[in-house]
Amino acid sequence: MDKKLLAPVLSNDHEQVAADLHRHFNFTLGRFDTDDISGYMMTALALTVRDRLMERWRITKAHEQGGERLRKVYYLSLEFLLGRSLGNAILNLNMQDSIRQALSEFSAVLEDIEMEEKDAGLGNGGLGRLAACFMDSCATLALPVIGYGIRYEYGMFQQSFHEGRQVEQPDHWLIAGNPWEIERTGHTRRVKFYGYSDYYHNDAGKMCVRWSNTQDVLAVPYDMPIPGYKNDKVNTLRLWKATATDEFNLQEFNEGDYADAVAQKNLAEQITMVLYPNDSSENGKELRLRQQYFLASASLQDVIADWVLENGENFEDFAKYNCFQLNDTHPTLAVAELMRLLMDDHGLTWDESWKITTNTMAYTNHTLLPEALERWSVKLLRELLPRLLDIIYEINARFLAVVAHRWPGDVSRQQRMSIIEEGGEPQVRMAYMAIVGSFSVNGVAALHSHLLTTGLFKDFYELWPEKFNNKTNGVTPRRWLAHCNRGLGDLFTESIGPGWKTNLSELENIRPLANDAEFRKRWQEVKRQNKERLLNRVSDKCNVGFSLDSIFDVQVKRIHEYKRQLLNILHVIHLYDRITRGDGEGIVPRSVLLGGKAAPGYALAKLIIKLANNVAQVVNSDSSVSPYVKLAFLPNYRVKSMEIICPGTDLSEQISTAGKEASGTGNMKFMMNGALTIGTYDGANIEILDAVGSEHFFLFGLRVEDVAEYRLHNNPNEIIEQDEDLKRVMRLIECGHFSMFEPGIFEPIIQSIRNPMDPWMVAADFRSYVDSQKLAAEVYKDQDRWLKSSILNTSASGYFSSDRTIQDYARDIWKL
Ligand code: 26Q
Repeated sequence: MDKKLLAPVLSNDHEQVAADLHRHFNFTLGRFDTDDISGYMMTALALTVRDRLMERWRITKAHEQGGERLRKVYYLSLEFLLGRSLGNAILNLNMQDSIRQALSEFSAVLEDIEMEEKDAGLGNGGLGRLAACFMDSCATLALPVIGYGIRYEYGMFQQSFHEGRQVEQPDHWLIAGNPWEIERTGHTRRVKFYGYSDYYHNDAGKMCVRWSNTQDVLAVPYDMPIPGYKNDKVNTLRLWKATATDEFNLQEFNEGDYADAVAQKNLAEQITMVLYPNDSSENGKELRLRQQYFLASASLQDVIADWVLENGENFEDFAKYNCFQLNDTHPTLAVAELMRLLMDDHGLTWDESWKITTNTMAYTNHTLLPEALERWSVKLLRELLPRLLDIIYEINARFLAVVAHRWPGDVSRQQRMSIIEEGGEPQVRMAYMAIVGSFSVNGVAALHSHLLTTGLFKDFYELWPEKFNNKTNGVTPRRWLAHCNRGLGDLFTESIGPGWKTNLSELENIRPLANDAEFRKRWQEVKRQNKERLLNRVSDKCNVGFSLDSIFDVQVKRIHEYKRQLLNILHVIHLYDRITRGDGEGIVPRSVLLGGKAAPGYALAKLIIKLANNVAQVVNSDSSVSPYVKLAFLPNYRVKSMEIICPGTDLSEQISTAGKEASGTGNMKFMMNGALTIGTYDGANIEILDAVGSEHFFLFGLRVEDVAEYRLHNNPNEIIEQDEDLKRVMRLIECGHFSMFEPGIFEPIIQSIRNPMDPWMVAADFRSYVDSQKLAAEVYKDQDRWLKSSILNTSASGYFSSDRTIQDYARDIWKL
């Protein structure tokens, strides 16, 4: 290898950067000075940065290929919620100063240019953003981890409100081009659908299977560079786009229907057209299953093709050098697909293939909600993926034999554990297939992992306790602190040096400064500036005027009953009620911000949005109330919104029903940025509470055991009757105070709160929530105490860096 090729050559000084900017602007993009520059300037800057990424990418690959063979990990995920890439790449390449200087020649400001970039919204929420944080940490830790996902033409829908109701619009994020992706047609793979399993004897007389008469789709990879933080590493995120093969509808073509035949290409290309919103009403959709198989098959073929290139048809060491991490059950067809490829295409026996498969697959679970567990009907699989269904049945038969051997005669256990759920329309339980096919199964926070082994997956835990482990989630401190909160970042660096960006536990070193009045003053000043930025955003987007001196009380996340945005709204109504009835004495001014998308088919979640908007209308326009309480619902909450929200938040709302939120990751972003948490004993909240101490966390509500207990004798109507405050709140909703022009529209919400079977325990947790909010307001009045807690929250947040999470995966699961 030429030595020169192993070091970056492009200079980062501002003259060179300015020259490159000019070149890309004028030549690559063909723009002249008279054009409207802002959007093109963003692209020109992205290309300038990309040039620097490109050489580091090449070097990273050269290092991987030269020298000793490396064990590699493939992170398979239907979602990568990257958000914007420009600011992050500039930070990681340490180019801020030279770029600012270069841009000044164009009279441009970096922050304005950055605003022009569209979010890559290729995910729903937590699970997708986690994948993006993991990619950042893997590159920063210089680990050979490759992401595999789908290049959706349309990402997460855009949300707006019409008369307070959510309206969805398509997110055509690629419309102005994507400067970060590199198309690699040379690595195109072919994915099969439909057809049948064809059993035949090969030349040696051996019985073999081939999947015949299939309708194929091509998978074309688009690679996105993932830069490490100041380490000259660039990892790869490979996203697949579906496109038709040339023989697609050859017959029609030959019959002279040329145009029709070409139009049929659409069918193939549909596969990667749109990201499915996380929506239980979307369960069972064939197109979603096609997406899942498309990702699994293309990615596995890609890895195997590379393997064969280096090792020929010898798969003995395959499991030693390759590991697949399944991000939830979404890519779980990879278990059966790897079996198929090894047996049908590479001639391995069942036993050889199974050994390889179960030594390379690892599965992460992200939910305890039974309705969110994936099932696919056998009927659909038989039609779409017949060869895979054969293999799934064989996996299940052999697995049930293991169960029968371990628990002879225990038929009900066999039924419980079967990968195929019989009765009515038979279904494949994807989580069970993932467990059976993997050597590792992990949850995403301590409580969640514990509940998996004692509840949902108890039978499997009894069979294979050694497979189960916990990996508490984390978030990347580069995006979620250094990039989004420069004020705080500079303060850290000045106080404790720059090491925190790659070793977040160094934030411990600011702990003593909580007692330093001067430091607290500066902390407060940074928070004020961040609040101002957020306040301006809210004023712009919601036309609601927050006051800088109020508590910024924020809940942003997908809208779901279990996350209990309703409880938050009830609290706002309660404060409104107190003030209007003349009991506002001592109320600390509060600005409540909500944000989040409801799945398009989730009627009650959408109604919660409508209620929030209606309550906001009433509260904000009542001049006796609005000096004390304001409520705003920020439309179209996404990654870039959070970059402005979390630095400006005082109080972080993490109020899910205990046992329902697997982990949460927004809670971590807020904590890092110095917010205090009001939260239930759920998910990673518990670990946040442990890390910071209960004096600095507003804990409330039922615990998991209590929720189970309550189930049996929960009586919301009695709770409401006996709690004067809640009674008044309910009366306000019920008498139509927030639905003057549409009487009765909130009836489903009222019913859900009053339902004795309410699984979310909204009424049951109301009192302790309101009391806890009162305490939070009391503490806020004592700014010195609040600031100390704020500093201690940040200083205790080191554990929640995704660098720590990834080190745990690398050590315990990936064995890197
Ligand atoms: C499934 C079938 C069909 C269509 C869509 C889906 C689908 C898509 C996305 C189902 C679930 C999701 C996303 C789940 C998710 O984001 N879970 C969250 O994962 C976070 C990271 O581990 C946790 O912090 C959250 O607690 C968890 O809710």
